[in-house]
Amino acid sequence: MDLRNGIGLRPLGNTPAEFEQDLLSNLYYRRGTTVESASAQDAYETLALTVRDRLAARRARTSAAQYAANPRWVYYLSAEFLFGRQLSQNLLYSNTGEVAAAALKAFGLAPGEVEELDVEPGLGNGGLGRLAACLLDAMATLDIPAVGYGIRYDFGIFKQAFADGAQVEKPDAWAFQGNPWEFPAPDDRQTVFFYGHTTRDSDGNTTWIPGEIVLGEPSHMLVPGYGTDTVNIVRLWSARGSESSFDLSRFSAGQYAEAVQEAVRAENISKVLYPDDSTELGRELRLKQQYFLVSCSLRDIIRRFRLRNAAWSEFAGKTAIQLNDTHPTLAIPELMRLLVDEEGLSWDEAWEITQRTFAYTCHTLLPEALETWPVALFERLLPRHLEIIYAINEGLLGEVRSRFPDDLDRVRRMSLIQEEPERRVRMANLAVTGTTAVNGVAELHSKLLAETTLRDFAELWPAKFRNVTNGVSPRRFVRLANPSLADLITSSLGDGGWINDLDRLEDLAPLADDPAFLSRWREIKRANKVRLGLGDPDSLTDVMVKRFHEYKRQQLKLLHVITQYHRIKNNPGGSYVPRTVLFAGKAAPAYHAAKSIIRLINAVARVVDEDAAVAPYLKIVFPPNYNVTLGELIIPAADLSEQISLAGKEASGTGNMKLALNGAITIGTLDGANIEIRDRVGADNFFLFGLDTPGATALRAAGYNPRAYYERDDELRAALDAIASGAFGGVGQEVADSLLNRDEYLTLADYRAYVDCQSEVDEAWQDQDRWTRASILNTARTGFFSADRTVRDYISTIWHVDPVHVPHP
Ligand code: 26W
Repeated sequence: MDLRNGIGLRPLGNTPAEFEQDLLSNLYYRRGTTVESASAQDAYETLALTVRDRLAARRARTSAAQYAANPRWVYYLSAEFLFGRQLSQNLLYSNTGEVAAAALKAFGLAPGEVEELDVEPGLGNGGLGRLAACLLDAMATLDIPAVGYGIRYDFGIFKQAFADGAQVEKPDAWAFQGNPWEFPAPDDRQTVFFYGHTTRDSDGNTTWIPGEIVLGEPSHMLVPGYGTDTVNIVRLWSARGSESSFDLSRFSAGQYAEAVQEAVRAENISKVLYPDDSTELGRELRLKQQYFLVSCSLRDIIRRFRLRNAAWSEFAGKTAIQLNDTHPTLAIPELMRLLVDEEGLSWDEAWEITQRTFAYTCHTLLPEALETWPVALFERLLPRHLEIIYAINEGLLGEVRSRFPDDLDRVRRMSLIQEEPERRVRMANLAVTGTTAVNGVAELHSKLLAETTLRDFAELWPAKFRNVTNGVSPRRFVRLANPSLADLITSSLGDGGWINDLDRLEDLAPLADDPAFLSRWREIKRANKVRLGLGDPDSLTDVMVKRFHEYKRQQLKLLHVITQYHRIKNNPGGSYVPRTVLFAGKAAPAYHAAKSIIRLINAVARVVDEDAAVAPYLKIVFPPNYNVTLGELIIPAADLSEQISLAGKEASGTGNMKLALNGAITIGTLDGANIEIRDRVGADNFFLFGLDTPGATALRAAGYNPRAYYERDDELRAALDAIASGAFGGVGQEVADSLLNRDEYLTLADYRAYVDCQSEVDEAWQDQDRWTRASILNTARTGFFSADRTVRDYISTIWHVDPVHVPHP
């Protein structure tokens, strides 16, 4: 019997009887318990294993087909992956939702009871991490041979709670109960070096003598495609001490801590995700994490390459490695080290292969988010890589000098090494230099990258610079998050094919004039609000969900809330559109200005809530611990999507796409992907306000004085004075101060336009048919923002890979 290639496998049936049989055998044989004594956790793990088996069967056939095809692979290197819960996804992708629900019923369990136990691997901060997960989902759905590589942090993004309205962070031991969705693969361990020094032999060959050796142990999770048999994987590395890291002699001498010190040091590398999403803190452990990720992943990629290929000249042709921001940029000098020091290739051969293999996606415009690392730290931690970076720099500056002779400033700006005030390695410069393509994540962002942040490089290598506008998984953020809307779309379009062909949503547009369809649409939105249960379902649900950052301007939304509060207080007899304003999001623990805004929002919410005169018209809710799972609950319930960042600051945004696809109308600035959303849904179906990027730049250049806006706008002054006077529980003064004296993100300059635009929103809401038509057109016209289109763009502009068809059994 041919057992290879998953052929000899007994197919796992999906009849209720067969599924129940497998559940029972997994309960007995893999959980080692019985129905009588099974806990809810047992039921959850057993169900997970039973569903996982069905995807693993596809995985077997996928890896067989991909092995046979010996294709060109995409490897997605990311320090963050924000997967979200796996159970509901895998039930849908394995088409076992019904049999599972029936079987659970037989066990006397309600599906929700088990769903609650499903973990959310919070291995990311926000946009960048979630995009990585959406792109992996799309690559599998498009049958692209791809592997994601990341770090299996023991502690993910912190759990957020509020104490007296202030954010408090709790550690997130996401896998404390275990994670049924992963396959540990200790047999694929890799060895990683740190510290030490380099030596050169008489032939000039360099050897790195490490000062510390750590093991990287992978465990992979399945990444199923939807509506196809492809199941790819994502490999997550955990750091381990070497076999000899336990010092028995110290232990027997009673020095217990010292005995395990080396192992603890090693394990610390993958202990916790850094919770910063825009400011680099330059911690040594973070650089160790980044090198750990790239060293393990490159060795694993080379191991896979060698399974079917031999010549290094083939490597770049078979391997497209995408660097998700600068965090994995060390992969460039690491591949050079492996090719030159270990494989004996010449520098030029190695450099040619390296540049052709890598591509870099930049996700930010904020100068403080562009990583630079002290040369002194490199000298200690990665001495060989520093040598290689110096050599790469020589090549770069040689090219710059020949192209732009006597332009010393340009040389200084482009150098991989910042000289003043401290010698630091510029990771973005290295990423651009060592890759074949550089892309931004929305048209405006890519344009600004080439015109400002990376202008010098765009002038040197214009062909390298591309744009690939972000996208989101319609499977998770429409089909799974909003099943009743998905059912309505399927029944309206005749079949469910639109989920993998999102441009077909366009066919909904004519239904925007069908009264029956309009009322069905409204019912679904209302039911999603009831499901969320955070405010009057008949109120306008105004949603701002994203990480807290001053450039995203949650403070501007709050000024509008306070203004509305004052309007109602000052004119209790007036007619007002009832609103539920929902904030959600985390702030980096060290980001005090953002945490002050959170505290003030909760203080304002309490005052408004306790004010009987205002409460019928205005409610502020702030559910704690915003994550993918909460997003899936909030997004389908939104009427208004707040995308109000200062123009030129939000690289793209992806929440804006998820909200528009679920029928929320955007109020926003001409920033990031808002522009492309507005271009597609039409100006009538988008509430635009505020400065655009040139306007913001001009205002700053002209010398921006926030106090002038305060002085000439009564409502603005009243709002800021209220905060400053402690009217909201005595908190928020520092927020008012910074707005009046600094206001780096021109909040006060955009205040009036924003508040007036919100009046237009109230106006529009009062014509429910007009509103619902615009809501339907937002869904109908945002199919472009499918992650499938994004992946197709990466393939046509950067990766140039072909799908591998996986035969259906
Ligand atoms: C060094 C600390 C650090 C950590 C993470 C700096 C920067 C980051 C990320 C790049 C921040 C991030 O998540 N950026 C967001 O990426 C999304 C996906 O492309 C975009 O949609 C958002 O606009 C962008 O803010």
